[in-house]
Amino acid sequence: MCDTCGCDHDHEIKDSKTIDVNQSLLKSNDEAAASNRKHFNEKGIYVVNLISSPGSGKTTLLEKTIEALKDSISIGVLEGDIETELDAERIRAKGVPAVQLTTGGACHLESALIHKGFHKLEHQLDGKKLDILFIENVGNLVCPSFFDLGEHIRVVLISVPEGHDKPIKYPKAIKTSQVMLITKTDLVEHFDFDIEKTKKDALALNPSIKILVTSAKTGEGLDKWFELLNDALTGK
Ligand SMILES: Nc1nc2c(ncn2[C@@H]2O[C@H](COP(=O)(O)OP(=O)(O)O)[C@@H](O)[C@H]2O)c(=O)[nH]1
Ligand SMILES: [Mg+2]
Repeated sequence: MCDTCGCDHDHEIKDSKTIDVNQSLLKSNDEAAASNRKHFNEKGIYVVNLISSPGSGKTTLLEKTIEALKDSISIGVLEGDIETELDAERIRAKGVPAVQLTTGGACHLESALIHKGFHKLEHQLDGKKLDILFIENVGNLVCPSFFDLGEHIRVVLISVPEGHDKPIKYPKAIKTSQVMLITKTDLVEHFDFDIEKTKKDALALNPSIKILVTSAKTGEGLDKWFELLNDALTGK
């Protein structure tokens, strides 16, 4: 009998086994993440992990970033999705090497897959050194927050059409990120989205999070995003 609820099932035992498996998965992911980070540091590559709900503008932000920075820095992209090569194709169309990582169902990327994907990307580089590697995670505000990929910064996007309650509903995404981009601000007049409340809620969860207010459509705030990346690359 279960000690917790008194029913006839042994789900308490099953739950504790599940927790053991999850903890062991996270532990082995953390070890692979540390190895990825060491590898990236040795190669002098700055790694950015983008997380958000599907459709909040990750690939569009990358397209704009590539257009603005590709003549001054060398960029590579690992694209995460459950299915399709579509986002990697969008990135390659901008003249930047990209590898698509399809998880076949998993709702997040893991460090072991990043390791494999990075070596695949290196084949496309022909010995050229990368300055920055962007990882676009699978669209999801939950699972990607739990998996360190060996990145240097985690950037969470919250878009205006999603609603301003997302930071408080998905606190782990905010707590584990160093930067939050509020995206699609060109749409703010069409939605009940309170930018100041979103900032305040995010700062209450993570007082050191840096917040940028952006629109890939109008270009609002993108200069600050590019500046943040340039400062990180020059060690400012
Ligand atoms: N109005 C508006 N639409 C945007 C903006 N950024 C992206 N979109 C649109 O949002 C949709 C999803 O964008 P995408 O970059 O594919 O999102 P992802 O799933 O997070 O990679 C596309 O139709 C984009 O054109 C923006 O700043 N403003
Ligand atoms: Mg995308």
